[in-house]
Amino acid sequence: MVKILHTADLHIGEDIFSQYSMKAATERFNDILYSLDQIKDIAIQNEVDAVIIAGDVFNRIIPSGNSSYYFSKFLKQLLENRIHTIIVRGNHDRPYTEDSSELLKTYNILLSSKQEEYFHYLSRIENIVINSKNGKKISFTALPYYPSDLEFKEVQDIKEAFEKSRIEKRQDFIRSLKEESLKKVNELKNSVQADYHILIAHVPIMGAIPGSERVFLGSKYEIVYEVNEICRLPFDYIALGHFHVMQQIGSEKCWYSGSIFRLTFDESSYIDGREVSRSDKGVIFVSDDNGKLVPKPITIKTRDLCVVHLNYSNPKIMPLPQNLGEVVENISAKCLIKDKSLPPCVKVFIKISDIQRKMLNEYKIREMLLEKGYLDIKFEIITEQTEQISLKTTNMPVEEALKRYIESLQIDSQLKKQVLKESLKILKEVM
Ligand SMILES: [Mn+2]
Repeated sequence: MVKILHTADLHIGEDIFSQYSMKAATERFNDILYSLDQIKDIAIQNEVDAVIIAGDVFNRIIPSGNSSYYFSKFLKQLLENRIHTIIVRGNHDRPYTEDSSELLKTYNILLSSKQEEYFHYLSRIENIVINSKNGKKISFTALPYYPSDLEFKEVQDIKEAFEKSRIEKRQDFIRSLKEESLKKVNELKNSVQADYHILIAHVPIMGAIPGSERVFLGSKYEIVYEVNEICRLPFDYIALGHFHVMQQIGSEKCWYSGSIFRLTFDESSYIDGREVSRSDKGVIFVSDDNGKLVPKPITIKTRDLCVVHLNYSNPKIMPLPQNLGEVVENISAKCLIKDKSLPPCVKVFIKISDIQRKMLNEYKIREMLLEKGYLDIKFEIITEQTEQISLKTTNMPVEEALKRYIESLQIDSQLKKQVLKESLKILKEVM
């Protein structure tokens, strides 16, 4: 049986956790090692032929000693077990200039010739063929990350870049770059004989979900692909990297494996106590069944990240807490500690009026939550100027007050218009 493990976006690095307390930062770095360890175990226990890393091995192009040490250790265990490790260059792996080199390339020099046979770092559009343990030939074609902003070196600010990006010529440039890349990918694939053809691409795809509950609608700075441009290519499996949410897209053979741990609160597992869909972390196990490659996600254990919103700006929605203990209760009710060995980190958004802000001691709240066992807590406190709507509106026609109120809501302007229209209609009926 052909067996391949697909992972991506390891983002090994301490710099991700610079906002954490010392203790929490250490624990969070251990989260990465814990994920790597689980992936290594899955690979070895299943005796896979290859592990694909579809880009972004380190978080920064010059990784710390610690990061390179632990990745080397992970790599060594795979290579010693004769598991082909195939890495495709992601945006975080790219050196700043094309003529400098990245750490991943140094492995080619350092590895013994036996290990080197199993190590493949693909930094260009290129192809390799390996033999599986049962003698099948598997071809891997790489489509690394290419930024499209290289031509904008002289652009001073973002606004100017956006201005320029609207120019039809640039659209043509990206289109031809994409066409060229995909043509080369197809040519390479057709130039080799193999039982299975796999594409490994580190690319953003329109309509995929990059972070928790958002849909990717494109970017001016990247070469963005349509789903059909990638997922309908004639490969037996398409291993994607770049977006951190594990997801299947376009066709059953096209997968983002997602990141291996929750990097930021954008990848939170709970929002206000509600489990975020597709927040699981893991790898894609690909094996053959009657001449067809079948992907299956395997989840790994990772630390929860919670986002909690507390709105104390309107006493009608949420009454002001009598004491800090109550705030702590409100937060912990929305973020449960399910596993004491892996307690969650919490990000708390608090909306509060400027008068009540003085009574809110977030340092004390943080201390109390740490005592309860949480790993770390971050606050974002939004102070609202005390609105004296009741005073201002006493002499105001109801329609006017309603208009002003809806105007002040933080919602999409199109939606705002609709809400205003509907509520004025209702108001008219009631009156
Ligand atoms: Mn990336």
